[in-house]
Amino acid sequence: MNVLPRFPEGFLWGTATSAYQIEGGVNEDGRGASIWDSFCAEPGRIKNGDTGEVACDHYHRWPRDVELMADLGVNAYRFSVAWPRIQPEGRGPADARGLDFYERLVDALAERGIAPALTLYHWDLPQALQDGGGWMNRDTAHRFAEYAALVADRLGDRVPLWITLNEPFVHMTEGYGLGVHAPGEALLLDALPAAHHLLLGHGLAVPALRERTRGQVAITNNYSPVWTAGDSAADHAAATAFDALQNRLFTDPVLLGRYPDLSAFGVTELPFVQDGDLATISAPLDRIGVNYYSPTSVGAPRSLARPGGPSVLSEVQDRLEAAGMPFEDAPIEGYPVTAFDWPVVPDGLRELLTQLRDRYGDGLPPILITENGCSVRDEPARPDQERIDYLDGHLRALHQAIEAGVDVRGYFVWSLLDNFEWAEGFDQRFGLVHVDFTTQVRTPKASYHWLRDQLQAQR
Ligand code: IFM
Repeated sequence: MNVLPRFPEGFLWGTATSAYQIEGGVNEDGRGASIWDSFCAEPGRIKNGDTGEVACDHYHRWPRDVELMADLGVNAYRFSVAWPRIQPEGRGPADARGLDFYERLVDALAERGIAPALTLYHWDLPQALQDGGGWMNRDTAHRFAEYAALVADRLGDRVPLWITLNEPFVHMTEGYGLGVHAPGEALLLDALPAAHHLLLGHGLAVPALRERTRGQVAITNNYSPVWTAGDSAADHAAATAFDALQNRLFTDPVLLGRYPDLSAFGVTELPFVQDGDLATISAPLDRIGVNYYSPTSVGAPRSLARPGGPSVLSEVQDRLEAAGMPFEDAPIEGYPVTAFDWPVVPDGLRELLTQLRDRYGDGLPPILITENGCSVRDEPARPDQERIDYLDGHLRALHQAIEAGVDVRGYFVWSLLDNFEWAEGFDQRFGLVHVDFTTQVRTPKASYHWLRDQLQAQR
């Protein structure tokens, strides 16, 4: 094993998961329906008709999962709370059984010296709120702040890190813009109110958390350095436009108190923004969560021929083109790809982190890499070398960014377990631990053993 360079003292090393992707137990202890339960029940939405009904059965098997983390040697664990377990209808008093579940988990983690990093919202909105418009309805932002308060009332004294939202960009674009995730709305840019209400929900939750916890407060965004395909002015304009959407829409309002320029999309006014909203949204944070998987290459729309016939992605691209989006995805060639066909570009992480530092300067809170990892078509018996190479490369790139002066305080591997990968069902495996979804047997992969050895070497 090539030992990684030494990371700073006190660095957080963790794994990450989310509620709907691992818990199962969807009808237990009073949990209400979430938009993902409804979406999975619609024929044709999820590959192979998979659902999160059982997933990794973590709701019952969590003690084993805590053991796996303790044996791995991590000192942090990022998980999310299922809002419908706390408020089955998305409003009203908390169901104590839901809070009890997370309290037991948090206490077990603390006993093992593993710091809980709690994400309040990883896309599983109570269906009852969606029935009222979901994130398209401003009221959902207020409901979210109330929910945050209920969770913090119970766990505020023992959770050191609170993350309000996970990847609101993905939730907005795939859930409300393109309809390939729950709640399945295909509103394209008419989904922008959902973006604003997600941000407002974040901003309203921050003071609710501050009143109830001395833990750190953060938001997690997913970022992708944007590479320009082609050299023309139109290509550069396309890259700038896409960058505003992917990398700035959910960060400029939080860190700068303003929206990025969206005029390339024909958006010059945001009538749903009310006085005072941006001040609420830009409440100071202690950390910023960064999820990184790969860069994106875009150029001016030119109706690229798409080899291989129609696919979900080409359908999405066709819809974007039809809607007159000012960019088009271009392939990134010359790199290995994951099972998802995402290019493996470790240096993209260094590029991204230095770009964030240069873009936001002193306004950038210390960073946590809240997700990074890859899907590999693997079985327990396979050597799992692709995942080891992926993690090794990205951790070295991360170390270079730290050496270059970027303040990064932790790194969470996505994911602890193979789990329910949204529209891909169980087809994409991101886990350090293999899960047999028939027997629920967990088998640590070679990457798990590799990481455990690396963490030992860091001590
Ligand atoms: O599984 C997802 C996770 O829920 C959000 N970030 C990306 C992961 C891999 O696609």
